Parts: sequence; C-alpha cells; structure tokens
Amino acid sequence: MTAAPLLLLDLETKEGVVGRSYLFCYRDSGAKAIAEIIKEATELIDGMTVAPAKVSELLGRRYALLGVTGVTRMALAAIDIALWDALAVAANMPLATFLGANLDPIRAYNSDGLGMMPAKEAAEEALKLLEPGFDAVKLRLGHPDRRMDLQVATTVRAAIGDSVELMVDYNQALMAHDAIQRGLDLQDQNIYWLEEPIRHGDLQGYAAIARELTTPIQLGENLDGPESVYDVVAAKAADYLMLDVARIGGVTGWLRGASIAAARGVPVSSHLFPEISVHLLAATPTAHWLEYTSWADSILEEPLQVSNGYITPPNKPGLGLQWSIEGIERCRAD
Ligand code: SMN
Ligand code: MG
Repeated sequence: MTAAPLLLLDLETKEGVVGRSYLFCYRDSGAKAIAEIIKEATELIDGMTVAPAKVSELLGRRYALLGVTGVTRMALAAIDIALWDALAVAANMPLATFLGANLDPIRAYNSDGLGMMPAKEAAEEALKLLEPGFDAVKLRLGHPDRRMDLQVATTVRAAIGDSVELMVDYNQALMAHDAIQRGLDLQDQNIYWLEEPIRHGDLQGYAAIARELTTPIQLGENLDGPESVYDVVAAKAADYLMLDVARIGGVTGWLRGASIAAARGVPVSSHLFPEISVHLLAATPTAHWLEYTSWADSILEEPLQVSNGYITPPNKPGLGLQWSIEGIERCRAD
C-alpha cells in the first residue's frame, strides 16, 4: 500500500462548536461509501443533543438492517469521534482529560514502514525508523517461504540490536500450523508480539497458537464493535489486544472494549489513528502501546510530537486536530 484516502469530518453543532475526526479508508470506493453514509446519518441526528452514547444507540438501530459493520461501522465511528471531540472542545479540555485521564506520555512504536521487503532493505529501514527517538518498530512478515521470514527477522534484529523492541505483523497471511512453526522459528529473536498470524475471526486457531507459543499473540485491529472484544477474551485467543477506533465503534466503542479487556487484565494497544488513540490510551486502564504512523501529518497543522519514543496527548481542546488547508489542497483526491 503506497497511498490511501483519508476522509475528514467537521461536524458543526447548532452552538457553532466544531467536532472533528478523520478516517483511514483503505480504498477510494470505501471513502466514497463512508462519505455517503455519514451524509445520511448526520441528517438523521440533526437537532439531537451532543450525547454520543445516545446518538450511537439511535444510529445503531437505524442502520441495523444494513448492518453496523465494515464501512457503516466506520461512518458511525467517525460521527461518534467528532461528537466526543465537540464535547471536549466545548468543555475546553483535551479529550483525555475529559475522559478522566491525565496527559501522560504513552509508549509508541514506529509503524511507518517495514512492509514486506528483502532482509537488507528491511534492516536499513528499521534503523531509519528508530532515528526520531523510537525504541520499538514493527516488521511485516508472511513471505511465501518461511525461511525468508526468518532471514528478514534475524537481519533486522542484528541491525537494531537487542535493546530495541521488535513487533511482527503477518496481516492474517498464515494457516494455524504454519503460524506455530514460524513462531517457533522466531523464538530466539526476542519478538515482542506476533500480530494477526491467521484470519482474524478464527478464535479457536488463535487460542491454539497462543497455547503453543511463548511469544505473545496480538490481535484486534479487525475487531468489529466492542462486543467482539468479549469473544476474544472469553476464547483466550490472544495475549494482547489492539483496538482500531474506527472498527471498534469510535470513542464510545473503544471505552466499552477497553473496559472488557481491563476486566481480564488484557493489555490494550492501538491501531492507526495515533492522534485519536493517544487520548484513548491515556484513558485505558490496561494501556500498552501506541501504534505510531505519520500518515495524517500532511493534513494537520500540528502533527503529533514524539519524544524519546513516547507521545503525550496534546494539551489542546478536544483531540487537538487542526486541519492544514494547504496540506488538504495538496492531497485532495476529488
Ligand atoms: C496495517 C493495517 C492496515 C493499514 C495499515 C497497516 C497493519 C498494522 O496491520 O497493524 O499496522
Ligand atoms: Mg496489523
């Protein structure tokens, strides 16, 4: 993936407060479909109080037959995030503070690259990703030949040294038996977590992998709504969970999902959307790692600041999202 559309939402209340959010839409067709749903859904809630949990309940019913999943889930999440932003902006507090948290630094890993690539390139890119002060990076694996996975991982590990945390993400590429074998291959590489080795919904498969391997299993960016967090936890399918604010159901969905994880003491990390997730992790009882990407930087006036591998929720009202008009014009897709 070398480019993907972002969809930006400004939601204006009758009092003139603007709540903002953005989505990473993966494909142009996704962005168009989500924009259509947002347009219709915001008409359905026109005139309602800015009460995100109630709005989510109402829109959940209105879209129940279409199905609150996929692009519909993402559209409703964008509205939910913008509503929470509007509330925090009106209260003149950072969203993290509004949610009852401190503006504490959150540990972040650099996920800005390290796609599937040959060993030498991967090692060079890993070193580049550490330059802004990170001490953790994520490597994508799942090459057709498992010896290639091992070669890439050992070359990257040798380049970055033992003190850097190295996460591995397979993006659902493997079958369960293969995942166990590849996990055993990597056992001596001190891998921090193995992410999404197999199809995300195969919870029995995940539980089998988690039983066989000592390296922690990470799962969750594809979890659809907070109820699915319960399913993963109940099946003991993963050691760690990572939530995607768009798929989990916005801020409202995140808070519910994070509570379920907290009830079982499961560490929670974020997927994409670092500008939004940093506030949510600050308010997450079992907060773990923030996934850092710079992919929204070009449309923001003040991109997130990284300090020694940590990112702190900005001390600005709401999420602190200020669109860069010049950046938007430069990146505009239509
Ligand atoms: C990922 C998924 C979708 C878009 C970008 C990156 C990847 C991750 O699974 O966890 O970063
Ligand atoms: Mg992933």
